Amino acid sequence: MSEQDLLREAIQSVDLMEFPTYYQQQPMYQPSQQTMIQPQPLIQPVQQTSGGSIQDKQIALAVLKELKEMKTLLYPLKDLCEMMAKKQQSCSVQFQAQEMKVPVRFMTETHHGQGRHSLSNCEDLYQRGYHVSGVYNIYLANGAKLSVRCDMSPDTGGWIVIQQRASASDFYKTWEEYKEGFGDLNGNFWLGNENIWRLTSTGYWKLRVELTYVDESGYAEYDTFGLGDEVSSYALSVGGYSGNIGDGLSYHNGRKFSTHDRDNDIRIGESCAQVSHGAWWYGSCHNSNLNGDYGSNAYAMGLNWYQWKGHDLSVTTSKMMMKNV
Ligand SMILES: [Ca+2]
Repeated sequence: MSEQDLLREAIQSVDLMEFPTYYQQQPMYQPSQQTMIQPQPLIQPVQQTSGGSIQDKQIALAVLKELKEMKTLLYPLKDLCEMMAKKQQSCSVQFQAQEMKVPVRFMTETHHGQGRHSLSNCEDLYQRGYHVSGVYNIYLANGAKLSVRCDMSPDTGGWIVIQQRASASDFYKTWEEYKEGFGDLNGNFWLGNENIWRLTSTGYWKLRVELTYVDESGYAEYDTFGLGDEVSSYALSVGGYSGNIGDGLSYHNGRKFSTHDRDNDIRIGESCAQVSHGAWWYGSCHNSNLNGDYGSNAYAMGLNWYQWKGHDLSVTTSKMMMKNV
């Protein structure tokens, strides 16, 4: 649900019957007075649900009218704020209803760059009580909505899955396909370099790689993770390894992404993406190749993690995921 929907719901959920009781409990309240200050929680529990004098109802109706006016005032402000954010300006709209003597408080914030939407990653959802792994909508810093797979492990919290492979599927794809992302968020997929760049360009992120080989499993975690933009060829930034499958990514730190139709590696006269049938941050060529050919045990062509299973064995499942730190 968007912030605007949340706001709309918040406004519509205000119960007319609460107002008479609320104002009865506020002897300081005077309809003509402009200075009523009531700290949160501003909505008091309803202790009396029936009755109320005619005067109370008049006050309540007046408050409702004010609420409707607030609504028309608030939404254009929110739109303006989003426009400013698109132009890379920070914007904060704070709407406190104290002066209007309405016991409700609304606040909306949109930032570009340093700030973020309140639902900008899986950890936000995890913290709000969503503990089931699955597909969720989050919001990028530019306000765009993005469907992602969240891994809601009870041990490690909410992670955005950026790559998942568990069965045979075609990952030998083009630059454009890796840029936009492809596959099924409930199956085999790549989230998309553009999305990963947008997410990691705000805040600090870590990466976790989880692999299985037949009945073995292991992980590698990196304290820092990010991609550059397309101009940098989505250059990989990764560091701070820990885990139990060895460090298959440090060799790729700082290297550009390559696909079979775009060779950004450092191997002269050959394309690592073509040689290894994958798409990765190849050097000359790789210590890991998790977008390679599923199930291939041909040298350096499968889903390799060299430090764990060498260049001849392809792992059975692969999951790469990232999280705000
Ligand atoms: Ca080359």
